[in-house]
Amino acid sequence: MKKIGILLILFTLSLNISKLKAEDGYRLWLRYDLISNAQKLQEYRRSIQAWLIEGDSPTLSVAKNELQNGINGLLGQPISNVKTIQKDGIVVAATLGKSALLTQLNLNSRLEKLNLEGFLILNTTINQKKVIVIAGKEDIGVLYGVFHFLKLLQTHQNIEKLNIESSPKVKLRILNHWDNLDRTVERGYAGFSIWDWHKLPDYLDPRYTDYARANASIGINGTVLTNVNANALVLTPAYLEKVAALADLFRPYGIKVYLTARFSAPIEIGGLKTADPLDPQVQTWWKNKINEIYQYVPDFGGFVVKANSEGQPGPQNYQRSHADGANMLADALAPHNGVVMWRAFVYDNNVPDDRAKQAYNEFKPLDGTFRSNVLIQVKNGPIDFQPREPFHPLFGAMPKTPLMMEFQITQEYLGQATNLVYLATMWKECLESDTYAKGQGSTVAKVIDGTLHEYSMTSMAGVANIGNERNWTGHPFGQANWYAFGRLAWNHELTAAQIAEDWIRMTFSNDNNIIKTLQNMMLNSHETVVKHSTPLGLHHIMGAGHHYGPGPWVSRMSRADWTSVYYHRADSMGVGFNRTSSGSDALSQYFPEVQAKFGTLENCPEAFLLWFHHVNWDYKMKSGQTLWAALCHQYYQGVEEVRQMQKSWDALETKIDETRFAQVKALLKIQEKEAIWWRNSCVLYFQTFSKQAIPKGLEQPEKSLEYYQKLSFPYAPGIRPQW
Ligand code: BDP
Repeated sequence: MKKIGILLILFTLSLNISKLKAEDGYRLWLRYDLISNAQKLQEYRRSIQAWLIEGDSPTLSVAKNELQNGINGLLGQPISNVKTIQKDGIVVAATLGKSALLTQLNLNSRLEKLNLEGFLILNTTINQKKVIVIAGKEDIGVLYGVFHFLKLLQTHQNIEKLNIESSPKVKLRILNHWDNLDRTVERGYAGFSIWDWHKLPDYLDPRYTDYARANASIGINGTVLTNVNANALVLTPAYLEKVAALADLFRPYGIKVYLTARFSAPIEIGGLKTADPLDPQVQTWWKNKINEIYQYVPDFGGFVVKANSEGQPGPQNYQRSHADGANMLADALAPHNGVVMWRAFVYDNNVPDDRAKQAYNEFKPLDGTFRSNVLIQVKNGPIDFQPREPFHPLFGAMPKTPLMMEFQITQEYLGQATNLVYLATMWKECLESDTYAKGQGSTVAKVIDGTLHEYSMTSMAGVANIGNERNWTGHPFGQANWYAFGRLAWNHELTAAQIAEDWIRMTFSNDNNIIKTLQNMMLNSHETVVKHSTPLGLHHIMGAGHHYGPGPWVSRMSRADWTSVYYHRADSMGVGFNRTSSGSDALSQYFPEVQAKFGTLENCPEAFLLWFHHVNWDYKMKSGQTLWAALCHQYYQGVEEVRQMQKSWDALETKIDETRFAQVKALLKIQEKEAIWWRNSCVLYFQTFSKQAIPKGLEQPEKSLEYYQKLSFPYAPGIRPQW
């Protein structure tokens, strides 16, 4: 008996080890492996004996599959479905209005109060039998509820006293893919596009289904398939057929398809001479085109438009406003309930004003002039997804126009796919910023979720970091950012720590030591990358074109507002961009309380110092150090923190599967190298202005400034081909 016991233990151990080896990251956070904790497993097996899904629809059918696969895997034994409740331990999933059981349970009025996509999960009894009910207001709510329920099991939660009510705070939760039709991905660091356009519509890569499952599991309900630097060809029948195939596949998962509209499409594929939005022929062309799209995709979501920005065509080519352009498309989309997401990421080097001011200057006067199905898509900060930016001044400034958030999940400026950087902390910093638009507490989150200005439409978009690499995101921890984006779009009140914990439990392990170690690494990782690349409010000092690594010396480009010197303004006196009233006055675009916070050297948080001020090299920081010394220390500290991460990771060697352990270890080594590269380049470069020594006790850079300046990366990934 004893022998059999030992054999069994050995067998389970060997199973575990081989399982530890087999992780290639493909399954993301949806790994339904046998629950490792024996007590939990027993508890769950007791509480879950069978399942019953009332009703039938494509969405309920994917919910069934997920529930079945999920619990079978997690519980390690097949759980069957039943048609009636005759024993304890049945998981009942049903939709409001389609279920006699929900009516019997008196849940209808509670469900009525949820948002359209909301769900309830609770323990109760039916016919004196214990059941767990997953109820959706619509079928999609059932699917979201099923994923939530599986998450409870995956993260080893108690499932005996459940009373969960969940509704998304934001309506359109969208991934923006910057994917080109040739499968290159602008700012993509995880291989090529997952959309295999050439083989669509006939070949449906199984990855599409797993993509839809992953998104549905975190509540993402829209995908923009194509790059904002748009190609009109996607609007032609040959491509619309392919788009339709994807839309059909995604529909049961509650995911709508959107496309980017190239403003000059009427000329490029329509044969017209103009794309002037006030030209009746142009209007008719778009109307017909949009009607045609809806023939292919009856629930098409709408368009994202980048216009008059970075060389993209737009209404201003015809002396028309952004509102003229957006409204023309909105009118044609309105009969089909489609929306326009018009981007506020506009700036022009011919405009002689601080780039940080231009979006506000152009859009604020247009408040209230957009159609009701137009959202203005605003990046989190006024420049461009930098490692740290203050919130965009448009938030709070357009009460009559729904503004939506655009975050960047792909780490264009945050270490790309070689650095471990968890972005939820950065996103939370932005969402929790107070705009003071209606007094204290007018946070960016409240602008975005519509509560501050009573927006009728709300949305959050994230620029995807997904590619066709086996593990989807290149860096295994890049998955956490995809995950966190979805969770925050659903509920921005979650903390970065909570989201990280869920992700770690599902992706790695429920072992406390692993959770604590990884959570700690993740929560500090954003500050770390800021320190070793753009500390104290520095920004936009990366390498030109590919944006890989440091380039504070970049000074000659086709336009000044793409250079680094435009942003750091280093000279013999000091460094930083004076955006106060004695400088570009960008600060005046914020509400007075915010101006007061950032406006003086004394008040300005040091994290934003050089964003708003040009500061003398000898300025005394709060620590008593001079600015120059503090800057150096930040860069060196950043490198140290990467080394700390390496140590933390190494300590987990026996606990993480070999493949992921080795991969992250190697990536952290690359990150250390890159952090040193950033540090040395920036310190040596800024030293040419400060003319001061690197503070004592800090190691000297091993290479010269010229060495770093000469490094070139013509084939760095994600580069924009035409730049
Ligand atoms: C910048 C990227 C560029 C994008 C642009 C955008 O470098 O490739 O086209 O943002 O958001 O950060 O339109």
